[in-house]
Amino acid sequence: IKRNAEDVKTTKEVKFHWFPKKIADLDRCHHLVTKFDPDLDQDHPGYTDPSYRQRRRMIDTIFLEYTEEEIGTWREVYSTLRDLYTTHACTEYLEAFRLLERHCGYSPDNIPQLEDVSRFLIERTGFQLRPVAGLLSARDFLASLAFRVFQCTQYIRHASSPMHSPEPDCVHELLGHVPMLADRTFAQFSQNLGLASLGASDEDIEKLSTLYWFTVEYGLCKQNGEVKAYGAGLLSSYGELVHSLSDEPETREFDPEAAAVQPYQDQTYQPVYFVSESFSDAKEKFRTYVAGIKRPFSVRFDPYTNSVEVLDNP
Ligand code: HBI
Ligand code: FE
Repeated sequence: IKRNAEDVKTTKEVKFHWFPKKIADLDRCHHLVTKFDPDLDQDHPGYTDPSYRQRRRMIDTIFLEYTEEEIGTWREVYSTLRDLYTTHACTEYLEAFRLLERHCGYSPDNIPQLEDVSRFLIERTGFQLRPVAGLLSARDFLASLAFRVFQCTQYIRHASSPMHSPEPDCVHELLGHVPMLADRTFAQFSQNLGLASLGASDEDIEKLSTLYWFTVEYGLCKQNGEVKAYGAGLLSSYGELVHSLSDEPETREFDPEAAAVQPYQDQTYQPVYFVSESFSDAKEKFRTYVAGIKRPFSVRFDPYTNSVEVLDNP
């Protein structure tokens, strides 16, 4: 990722990264990571398919007409996962999923449009979706959460591999992330993660991104004495959703200090998951964790203007 020299600002002899102060500044937060790009990653299922790669370059619009093949891929994943949600997903997820089926065109035969889903989320929690072409840098991705903006991919995984995608795609975003972003407490937790990331050091971005991984992506939670999934990486992957609630993996009580430095896997299933008592509990523990992150300033979100105020620390 190339950044300009001006991206690192100096105040009172302390250097910190430039960060967005308002939603319009997110135009500068679009640095893509090429790790899983179908043009560059030889293991990507679409690497040897020129028409898939061509299609990916076309997608940068609000309304997107999906092809029959793309809808076919969606149908296959949707139908398979849907059966599993009743037993494996947390109640917040199930409640939002029902609403999305009723009001937002969620169905096996239709890939919902970002604009419709965004309108739904804005009404529920103020979160809005913004189209993005692929995997973003952790810093840019986390920064957008501070403004309740979720940068969302629209393309779908390659048809040869409907049950797995190395990079985020619309199945992951729409079935994994969106239902949880409709929950008030979860939305607040996500925004707090974003606010903590603004202007943070590279080391702290790495820790926050790992925390994000073990909560937003692969988190489990307790509900009525049972363990359920709320992480988007789980709720958008049939295999890992089953694995996460089986006897195989190790589960630990959620502790931000530990989760922030736990090594993780992006090639196979996780060997370890963190289980939260509830979202409120996770939010509280996270608040304590964030208080320990050192920054030469503090930030305050102003909901009236959707912007961030920067306050110098005394
Ligand atoms: N980029 N487009 C996109 N979608 C994500 O879900 C995403 C990302 N970049 C980084 C990321 N998620 C996380 O793994 C953390 O590093 C924040
Ligand atoms: Fe994700």
